[in-house]
Amino acid sequence: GHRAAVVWITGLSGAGKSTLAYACERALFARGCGVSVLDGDRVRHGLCADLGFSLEARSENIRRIGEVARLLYESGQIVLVAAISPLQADRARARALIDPADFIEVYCRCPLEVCEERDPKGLYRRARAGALPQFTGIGSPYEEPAAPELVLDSATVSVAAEVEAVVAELVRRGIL
Ligand code: GGZ
Repeated sequence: GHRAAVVWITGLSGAGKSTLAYACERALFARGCGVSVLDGDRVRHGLCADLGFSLEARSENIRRIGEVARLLYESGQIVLVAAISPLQADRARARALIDPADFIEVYCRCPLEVCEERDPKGLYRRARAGALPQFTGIGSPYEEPAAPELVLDSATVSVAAEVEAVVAELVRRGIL
């Protein structure tokens, strides 16, 4: 058995949030945990298909993701959220829905230059060309977390080591 938790992964587009979330999902599943991933990019194809990328739309996106995370948390799951969630106030609102002992904010930290260099979907190139005027880090802000429970430097640390750090934090808190 394990306790429920919300692992909230924030960071720039291309920082490695989804990769980390799905790698954690596999590791936790292998340990027999009930686990769900809420990936911003995926959620935006369904539940949040009506939302764009203004700061107001992002706030609503994060509000809905936070509420779904709460429902899954209350059903006993370990919920892995991977969303840019660029605004401190929106992340704080999501945190406020969860028992403080069970909310782990993970800053997936990666320099903008590295994200831009990776550019797996060509979005940074399009943003620089002016085709995506509200792209996070270019024409739209990203507020770094002030006091995240974990900071993982995805430019220099392997995914396996990041997963180990998340699992270690869950163990340290008695969630696992
Ligand atoms: C940021 C954008 C944008 C703009 C499309 N700004 O890296 P991805 O491609 O695969 O995932 C990103 C996703 C961002 O969705 P989130 O729900 O995580 O964002 S937020 O928390 O800010 O609401 C990115 C893609 O959508 N994408 N246009 N303008 N990311």
